[in-house]
Amino acid sequence: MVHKKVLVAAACILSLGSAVAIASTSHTIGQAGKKFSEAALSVAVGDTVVFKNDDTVKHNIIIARMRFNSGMQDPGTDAELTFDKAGTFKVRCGLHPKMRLTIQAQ
Ligand SMILES: [Cu+2]
Repeated sequence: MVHKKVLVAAACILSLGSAVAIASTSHTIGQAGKKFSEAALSVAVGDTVVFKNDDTVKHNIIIARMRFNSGMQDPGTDAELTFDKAGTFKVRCGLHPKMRLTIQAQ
């Protein structure tokens, strides 16, 4: 009987997890011409942002408040991050100081 209860609890947690995954949205930001494709982006908590390097040069996405650093990002590759907390996040490129983006998660 004890085993049965544990299994039911595990099934509930699993189904909750997949419901959250279905509800989240993926947003794509490009970097062509050494610029982010948007200057500002609003997302919901739990959403994912894909930073697509559709440029011909390397980039390096840094979001200090998320302790996120993509490392050197080659052309044709993606860097992905899920915003799991609310707030305002400044996104910059470690190689190109003029690249700026503000993401608002709520
Ligand atoms: Cu860059």
